[in-house]
Amino acid sequence: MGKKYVYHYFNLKGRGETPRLIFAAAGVEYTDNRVEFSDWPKIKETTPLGSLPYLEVDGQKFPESVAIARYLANEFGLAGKSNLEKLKIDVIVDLLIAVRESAGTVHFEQDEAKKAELMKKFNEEQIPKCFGYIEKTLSENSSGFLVGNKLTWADLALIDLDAMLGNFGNPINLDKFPKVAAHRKQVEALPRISKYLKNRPVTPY
Ligand SMILES: N[C@@H](CCC(=O)N[C@@H](CS)C(=O)NCC(=O)O)C(=O)O
Repeated sequence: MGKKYVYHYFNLKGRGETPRLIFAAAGVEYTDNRVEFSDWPKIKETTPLGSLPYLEVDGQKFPESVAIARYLANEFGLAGKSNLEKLKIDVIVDLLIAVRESAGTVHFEQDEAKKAELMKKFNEEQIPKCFGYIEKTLSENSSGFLVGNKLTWADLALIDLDAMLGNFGNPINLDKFPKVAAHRKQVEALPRISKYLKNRPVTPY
């Protein structure tokens, strides 16, 4: 019998969405428990680290979004076929996490001058570096996927981040990264992903 998964996160995409995309891509059943902010204070102490997301696997609770995503990808065959493929995936995922953190810092900065300075650094340094690397990675791989010849969780982490930046009102100009634009189309058109994206709850970010 398959494992019983219960995934707990707020009713947001945020850092909790990549695991949901992995469940969707694998076509694996799980309970998607979307915690209301009003319930959070009482739920907080029942979570492993006082934060969301966490995943329950047959009743055992595990925190940390990236560890959860990596575990699910390993379980569902979306984590690369060799250690070298796993390394390639982790390089991309680490780059994307750094971009996500910076995007959050820029978006939520209250001081306008500081925000402008952070935004400039983000757009002029971090994005060209990260997306330049990803564009080159895609150019060197004829499958259209980031690693190997099939979908991995790096592809899902990329489309997720890309959409998040759009929701934050600072979309990446994909004209400069045509392979990334084509990749997004290819991954979002996969039947299970396309179905999930059409049906998921609409949230601001
Ligand atoms: N490194 C953790 C960070 C988790 C985290 O900061 N979660 C936020 C939501 S995105 C949270 O639970 N905030 C509510 C709180 O800390 O009380 C992860 O990636 O899962």
